[in-house]
Order: sequence, then C-alpha cells, then structure tokens
Amino acid sequence: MITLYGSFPAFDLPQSSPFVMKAEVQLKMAGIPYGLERGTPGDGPKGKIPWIVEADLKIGDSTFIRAYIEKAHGVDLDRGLTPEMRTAPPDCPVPACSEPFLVTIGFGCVCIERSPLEIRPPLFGSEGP
Ligand SMILES: N[C@@H](CCC(=O)N[C@@H](CS)C(=O)NCC(=O)O)C(=O)O
Repeated sequence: MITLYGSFPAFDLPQSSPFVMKAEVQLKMAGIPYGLERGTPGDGPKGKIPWIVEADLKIGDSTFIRAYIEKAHGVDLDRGLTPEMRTAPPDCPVPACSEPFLVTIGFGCVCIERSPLEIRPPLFGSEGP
C-alpha cells in the first residue's frame, strides 16, 4: 500500500501544503488506497513534502508521484478528456511561475482574510514567529 507523507490540516483545508493536496487528490482520483503520514520535508527524497512510499520505492514531488501512480497502477488521470483538451495549454501560465511564488500567492490568499493570530498556530504552533 502507498503511504503519502504530507502536511496537516489548516485553514479549513485538508492539507496546509497545496502540493500535498494535489498528490492526495491524484491518489483519490486514481482510486488507489493509501495511508497518510505527516512528513518532515528534510526526510523526503527531494527535501520537500509530499513524497510517497510504496514497497521499497520512495518518490518525491507531486508531478513525479502522478507519473508513478499512472504508470505503476495503470491509471490515466486525464481519462475523459478529449484529444483537444489533453493538448490544450493551461489557462494560467503556471509553469512560468516559480514554486516559491506560487506558495506565496497561495498562502497570501489564505492569509488575506485572517489575522496573524489565526494564521500562526496552525503553521508554527504557539512557539512560532
Ligand atoms: N515541486 C514540488 C513542490 C513541493 C513543495 O514546494 N513543498 C513545500 C511545502 S508547500 C515544502 O516542502 N517546502 C519545504 C522547504 O522548501 O523546505 C511538488 O510539486 O511536490
């Protein structure tokens, strides 16, 4: 069975990390049973969360996780898309944005409607900055 190493729920979201949420949605879409553990980025193969472990394989990065589960488990997460939809460029030029930029924008959206007192505990605990 696959174990997904990820973050924790915060701000009414199942995962505080958008990349972990992406990986978890991919596993759900694939219909693959999985366990969820909290991971420390430094323990992952790429120094970040998420990563998955299956048997003796450890795979980091939500995009590589998708490629692995599609190949190893014989699923096509784009099933149902027309050939035109499969080849269409994304509406948003996400690949042009760096990951730190995306994470900043993501947390910015979450934080905009909250006070620092609400934001700090879920991310850093009571001892945080
Ligand atoms: N390209 C990676 C990005 C993962 C990522 O940036 N994870 C962040 C959490 S949202 C992380 O672990 N950061 C810890 C660090 O950079 O030290 C993916 O798609 O999985």
